[in-house]
Amino acid sequence: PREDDQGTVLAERKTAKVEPPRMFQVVLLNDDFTPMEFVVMVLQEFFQRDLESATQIMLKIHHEGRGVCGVYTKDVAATKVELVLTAARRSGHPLQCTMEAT
Ligand code: NFA
Repeated sequence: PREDDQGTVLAERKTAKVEPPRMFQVVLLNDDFTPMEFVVMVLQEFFQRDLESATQIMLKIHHEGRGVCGVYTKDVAATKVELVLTAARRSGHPLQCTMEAT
């Protein structure tokens, strides 16, 4: 331990070390049945995308099988997944949504 010149034990001088939170991608998966318009609506409503960005992401998912909608802390990502799955089920669409650590 550190001491002063009288030998008094001093508190350790710790460097403030704050780790950034782990981040999680929210991923939408393609399927043959969910309407393109519904996916665009989901991206606008739950991922704050404008029409152009939402359309680009939807088409990427449609062509490549999957796409990242956004990157969030764990709790926020988990909430987005639940919101998407609930909205899809409510509308009778099989749209799938998952989260992955970055
Ligand atoms: N592939 C779907 C269709 O042709 C559209 C879609 C895009 C579904 C992105 C899921 C995710 N109707």
